[in-house]
Order: sequence, then structure tokens, then C-alpha cells
Amino acid sequence: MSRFADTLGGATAKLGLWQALANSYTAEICARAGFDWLLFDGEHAPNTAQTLLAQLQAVAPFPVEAIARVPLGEPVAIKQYLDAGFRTLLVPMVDSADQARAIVSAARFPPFGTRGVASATSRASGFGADKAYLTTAQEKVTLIAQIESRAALDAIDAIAAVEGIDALFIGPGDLAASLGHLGDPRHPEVRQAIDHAKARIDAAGKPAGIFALSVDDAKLRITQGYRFISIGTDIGLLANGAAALLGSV
Ligand code: 3PY
Ligand code: MG
Repeated sequence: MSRFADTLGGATAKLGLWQALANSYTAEICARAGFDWLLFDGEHAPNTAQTLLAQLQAVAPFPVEAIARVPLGEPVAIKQYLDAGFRTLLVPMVDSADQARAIVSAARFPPFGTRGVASATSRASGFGADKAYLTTAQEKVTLIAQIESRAALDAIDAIAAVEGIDALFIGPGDLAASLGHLGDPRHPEVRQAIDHAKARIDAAGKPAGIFALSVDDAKLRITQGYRFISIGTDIGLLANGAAALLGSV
């Protein structure tokens, strides 16, 4: 399977679904639906490395990219998630180029970085079956930095220029909060900031992704040239479906 970053240049945007139920059964159901990617959330959802692993295993038979969001851009979660077999990581709250460089370092084995070594005991290496894993792991990994604060907006050119940061993903919720509009990601100032961020990511020649706020917002983001878009959440589908069913009978 191609590296996720290498699939983002195609004619159509890659559409994803946010997984916040922290559940392998529902992950498997969602994987069947045909999304290009699913995001398993280690930042806000009640996940552990073990629940994330169960979800990764549940979706393995399907042609869907399993992306994991680490709780924070620090080495422990980055190595655990990569060792479990996630190839694509979304890192929240990346506010500076230094942070971005530290994230890249944590995801690469020496001499290219500082990732701790577990080879024969990691699922990522096929429990040792992939003899070349240590030297080829880096070629399979996609790192995505989240842009979701005023500081990140200020540093966006430098963050986007970091070698090893493959794509940037705008988080409207935290960005709104950081700009003084908590809970109002549709505020004009937030919209403007998002458009500015997208333009700077484009200028850096890197793929831009975003969390869409609604179906209409997702369609808008497609026309704006975002390369990967979260178009909904597992919780939203369940909550809306449950309420709609009850209301319709
Ligand atoms: C945010 O909106 O802040 C997110 O992290 C999700 O995209
Ligand atoms: Mg966020």
C-alpha cells in the first residue's frame, strides 16, 4: 500500500471519518463503508494504545488508511503507535518549527532521528518477519501536523517547511478557541484564518487537510482544493441516526 502522503496528489480529495467511539466493532463497520481514511483519536477519545491497536486490527482487512492522532507530539506515543503498526500519525497542537522537527525526529530511527528501537517485538515489523523494517520504516510513515492556534498561524511557513512533515491539517475547533471564538469555528475571523493557513500550506507545496463542520462545509473544502477532509464522526452518525429514527416513528 502506498504511503498515505503519496496518495494525496490525485484528482479527488481523500475523504475520512473521525473515530471517537474508541471501539473496534464500530471501526470495522465504518471501514466497510468505503472511506479513504479513518482517524483514530488518541487525543480526545478515551483510547489507550491497546484500544487503538484493536481498532487498527479491526480495519486491517479493508482498503482504508488508518490514521492515529497521538495525544501530543511527544516521543512515547509516537513510538508506541508506530510500533503497533500505524503508518500515518496526526499530531495535534504543533505550534513551532522546533516542535515539528522534534516530531519528525521521534518518528525516525537513528541516525536520522531518535525513535527507540523495537524490531522483533513490534507489530509494525511483522514481529520481526520484515528483516528490512529498521531501514525502511521511515519510507512508509506519513506525519501530519495540526495547525490549530494563533502561534501555529504565525509559524506556519516554518512548520510547513520542515522536512518530514508531509501534510498539514487545520483544526477549526481549537483554532477558533485560540483566536478568542471558543465554540464558534464559523466566525468570520476564524474563516479568514483558515483561508490564510490553506494559502500558506499551498505555497509550501504540501497537502492541506481539514476537519469539515458539516456536509456543506465538506463540499466547500473539496472545491477549495483540500487534499484530505474529515467529513463526519462516528459519534455524529450514531447520535443523529438514533435521534432521526426515534423522531420518524
Ligand atoms: C479541532 O478542530 O481542533 C480538531 O482538532 C479537529 O479537527
Ligand atoms: Mg484540535
